Amino acid sequence: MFKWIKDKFSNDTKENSVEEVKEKIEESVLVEEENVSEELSQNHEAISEEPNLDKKFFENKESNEEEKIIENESLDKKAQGEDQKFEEESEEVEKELPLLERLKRGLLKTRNEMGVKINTILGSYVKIEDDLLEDLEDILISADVGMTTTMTLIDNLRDTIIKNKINDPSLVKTLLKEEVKKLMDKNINSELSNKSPLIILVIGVNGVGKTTTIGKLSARLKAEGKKVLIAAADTFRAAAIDQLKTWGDRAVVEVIAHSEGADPAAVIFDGISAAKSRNSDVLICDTAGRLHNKANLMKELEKINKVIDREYPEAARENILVLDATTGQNAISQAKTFKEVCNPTGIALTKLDGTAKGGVVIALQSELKIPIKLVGVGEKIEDLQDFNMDSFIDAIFD
Ligand SMILES: Nc1nc2c(ncn2[C@@H]2O[C@H](COP(=O)(O)OP(=O)(O)OP(=O)(O)O)[C@@H](O)[C@H]2O)c(=O)[nH]1
Ligand SMILES: [Mg+2]
Repeated sequence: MFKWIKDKFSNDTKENSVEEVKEKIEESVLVEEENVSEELSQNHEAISEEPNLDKKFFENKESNEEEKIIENESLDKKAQGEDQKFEEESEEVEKELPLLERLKRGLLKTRNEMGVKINTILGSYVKIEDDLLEDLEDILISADVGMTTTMTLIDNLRDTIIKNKINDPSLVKTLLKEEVKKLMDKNINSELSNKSPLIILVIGVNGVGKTTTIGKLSARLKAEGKKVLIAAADTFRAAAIDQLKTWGDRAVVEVIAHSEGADPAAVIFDGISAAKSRNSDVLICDTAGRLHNKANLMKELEKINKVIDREYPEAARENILVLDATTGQNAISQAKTFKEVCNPTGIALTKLDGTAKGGVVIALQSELKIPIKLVGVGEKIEDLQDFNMDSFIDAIFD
C-alpha cells in the first residue's frame, strides 16, 4: 500500500523503529494523564489553601480542658463548614469551567487515543512516507473512526499531499483535520431547531442515555428562557417514569406521565394538550428503548407520529436519536436501523467522557449524513453541549 510514497522517498528517512515509536506513544499518553491530574490537584489546592485548621488547633493547646472541648467543638463545626464550603466551591469551579475546557476534559480519553498519538508519530518522521500514513491509519481505526471512513480520509490526505508536494510531517495534522471537516460536511446544520412550538421525540435503544439527555436538555432550554414540558412516553417500566420525574424535578420542568404499561401514544396526546394549554415552547418526549425488534419499533413510532401529525401539525419537529459513544461502531449500525424506520433529524452522542472511541463522531456524520447536534460529556445536568464541529475536532486532535 502507498507504493507511491515508497518510490518517492527513500526508506532510510525513518528515524525510529516501530518499537521505539510505540514506546514514545505510551510515554506521551502517561505524561498527558499526569499533566491533567496535576492540573486538577492544583485547582483543589487553590480552593483549600485557607484556613489551616490543624495549625489553629495546636496553637490553642495552652488553654484548659473545658476550653479545649469548646474549642474542639467549634473547630469541628468550622471544619464541617469548611468541608461544605470546599465542596460547594469545587462544584462552582466545575460549573464555571468554560464550555471548551469542559468539552476538552470530557474528550480526554479520545484525545489520548488520537491527538497525542498522532503528535508522537509525526514527531518520529523527518519526511512524509508510506509508513507514516499507515501509522496514521492504525491510530484512526483504534479510535473507532471505522474502516471505511479511515480509508477515505487517508486516500484524500494522500492526494492532497501529492498535489501540493508537501513533505513536512509537521503539516500533516492540519491537513488531516481539514480532510475530516470536509468529510463531515462543513455545511451540515448542527443546530437544534429554535422554532416554537417544537416537539422533540427522543429515540434510541435502551441504556444509551435518552432520559438523562432529556433531563439535561430541559434544564438547558429552560435556562435559555423557554417554556418546557416533558412527556413520559417510555411506559415500559415504572422506574423509567420515576427516573424522568426526578430529572424533571432537577430541571424544574413539569412531566406529563401515565402509569406503567400505558399506551405511549396516549401519553403524547396528553402531553400535546398540556403543551397547548400551557403555551409551551418545547415538548420533549421520552420513548422506550426496549422494543426488541424493528417491526415493533416501527409500529410504535408510526402510532406516535400519527398522533403528533393529527394533534399538533403546526409544531416543528426534531427526532433526536441518542447513541452511546462507548459502543463505537455498534452506534453506527443502530443509526442505520433507525434511519430505515424513522427520520432522525439529529444525533445526541452520549458518554463521550467514558471512552476513547470518540472518533465514531466522524464516521457517524460523514457516512450517515445525520447531523450530530448534541454531545454528552458527563452525568451532570450541565454536561450536555451543542455539537460544534471545529471545537470538537480541535479537542480530539490537538
Ligand atoms: N458518563 C456518562 N454517563 C452518561 C451520559 N449520559 C447518560 N449516562 C448514563 O448512562 C446511564 C443510562 O442512562 P439513561 O438516561 O437511563 O438511558 P436510557 O436510554 O433512558 O435507558 P432506558 O430508559 O433503559 O432505555 C445512566 O447511568 C446515565 O447516568 C454521559 O454523557 N456520560
Ligand atoms: Mg430511559
